[in-house]
Amino acid sequence: MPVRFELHGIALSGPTYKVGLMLSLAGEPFDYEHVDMMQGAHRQPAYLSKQRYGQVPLLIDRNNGRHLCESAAILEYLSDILGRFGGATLDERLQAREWLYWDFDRLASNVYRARTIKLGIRSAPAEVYEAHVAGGDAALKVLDRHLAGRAWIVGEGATIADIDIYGVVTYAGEAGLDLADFPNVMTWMTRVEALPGFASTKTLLPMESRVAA
Ligand SMILES: N[C@@H](CCC(=O)N[C@@H](CS)C(=O)NCC(=O)O)C(=O)O
Repeated sequence: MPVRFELHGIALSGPTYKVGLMLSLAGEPFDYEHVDMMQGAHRQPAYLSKQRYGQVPLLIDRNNGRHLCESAAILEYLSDILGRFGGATLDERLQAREWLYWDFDRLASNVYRARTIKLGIRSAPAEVYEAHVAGGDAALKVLDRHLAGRAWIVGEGATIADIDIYGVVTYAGEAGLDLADFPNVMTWMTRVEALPGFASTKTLLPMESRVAA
């Protein structure tokens, strides 16, 4: 019997990793579809009919035929339907959501863009790269201060805020940011990595399509 979830993405994609990590931590195996973006597969009508923004990730829930896009919205959906990582109370859910929006505004926008420039996926003037590194650095300072004396970003256990933000911070080195400057973030990362079901980017996202084991 096929598994419930089908994740479409590319191996280098942070937003795809966030969704794969959530599924893995929730103990949900998934079929993985590599989207051949080099050949423009994400711009073809068949793909656009499932992912209106022409991006990865795309998650298909085979139980109900839903096609889901935007990684943060997908994390919220998964936490709702699986009853995992949503926070223990309404206030925790609200705070987790605040961190997701903050991430996309301040952290992911800078770390992911600095990374694509540093890896040579996108070219940009040096001052653009430096501005993203400075923005990422400023956001990591906020996160590091918040994590002082706390195990998790919200409440007493891991939530989608931790999953979402881990899925950015894990690429900080590739973006040219030095995590040694953020000791609370580094300690928190080891906590996330110790969660049952944790898997690294390379383990979770192969270069080719893969059917769930
Ligand atoms: N906000 C989106 C961002 C997704 C995104 O930036 N995906 C990139 C790959 S990492 C993509 O598909 N880029 C191709 C394009 O935008 O044309 C999310 O979190 O899902």
